[in-house]
Amino acid sequence: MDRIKVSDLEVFCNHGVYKEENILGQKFLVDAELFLSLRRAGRSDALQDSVSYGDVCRLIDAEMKKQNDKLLERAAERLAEQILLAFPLVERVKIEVKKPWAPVMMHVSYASVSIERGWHTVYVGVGSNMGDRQAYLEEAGDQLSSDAWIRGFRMAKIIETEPYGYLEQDRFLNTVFAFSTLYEPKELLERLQGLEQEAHRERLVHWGPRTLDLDILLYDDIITTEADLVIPHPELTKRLFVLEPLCELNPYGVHPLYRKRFVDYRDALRDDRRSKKSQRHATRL
Ligand code: PH2
Ligand code: MG
Ligand code: MG
Repeated sequence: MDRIKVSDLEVFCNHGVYKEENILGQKFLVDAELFLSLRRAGRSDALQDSVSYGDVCRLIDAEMKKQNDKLLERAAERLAEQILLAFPLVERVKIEVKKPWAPVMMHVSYASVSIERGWHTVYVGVGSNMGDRQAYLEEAGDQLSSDAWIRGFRMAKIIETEPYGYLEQDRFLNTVFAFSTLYEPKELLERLQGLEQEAHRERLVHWGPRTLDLDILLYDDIITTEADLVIPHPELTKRLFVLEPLCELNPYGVHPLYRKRFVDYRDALRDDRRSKKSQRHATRL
């Protein structure tokens, strides 16, 4: 991917674990590598199609001086976040913060921390079958779309569906949310669980009735196998109430693990349901 790079930007400021560092200050050197497409600017020769590296330098200088952090990690994290929020064309950023005068009582060229951060594309399955179902869905959508770490929020058409799995419960309203986010997968899971809590969700019956259920379906193309967070969602390919809204938002999407289009799973399940219905009809006749 194309990139814009600023190397060894000098900033004098007071980050550090030691009191002396906070009082005296020292020189920091910052590298920032911004990943974005430069094709349009390359053809138009217009600055608004790119990012001004002067603006990037001023942002770094101001952010470095805004507060005193103990850790280089914290300073780097803030720089990455502010760059991603300030320059919408930037998809990903690498930051290195160096301390050439690190007080380690030995000679080093510098001590540094490097991180890479970016916007991630996420699909979230949403369901409710208790209380004011539509209000729960819409409130969750409002909360997420107004979160600074979320952008490009989209919501599929809300559909009413028969309960799947545990059948002794009311019908669901389901939809899917799509957005880009700065949250890492576990952080997003916590954010969504917070919204479920706010909706007074109680975990009584597995797959049972709920005011609000928010499931991470996809996070970029990552594949995870941790017990508390499996991505892609393992039930995704079996559930029409997920595939219908997912295909509306992402009609050409491909399952990262099985490499098959979501519309193909959806069409197979639609056929399934149709043949089950006609079977039931036939036995009744
Ligand atoms: N969620 C479940 C179990 N069953 N059925 C429908 N129709 N919609 C759901 O969202 C749903 C379900 C567990 O999350
Ligand atoms: Mg669920
Ligand atoms: Mg869930």
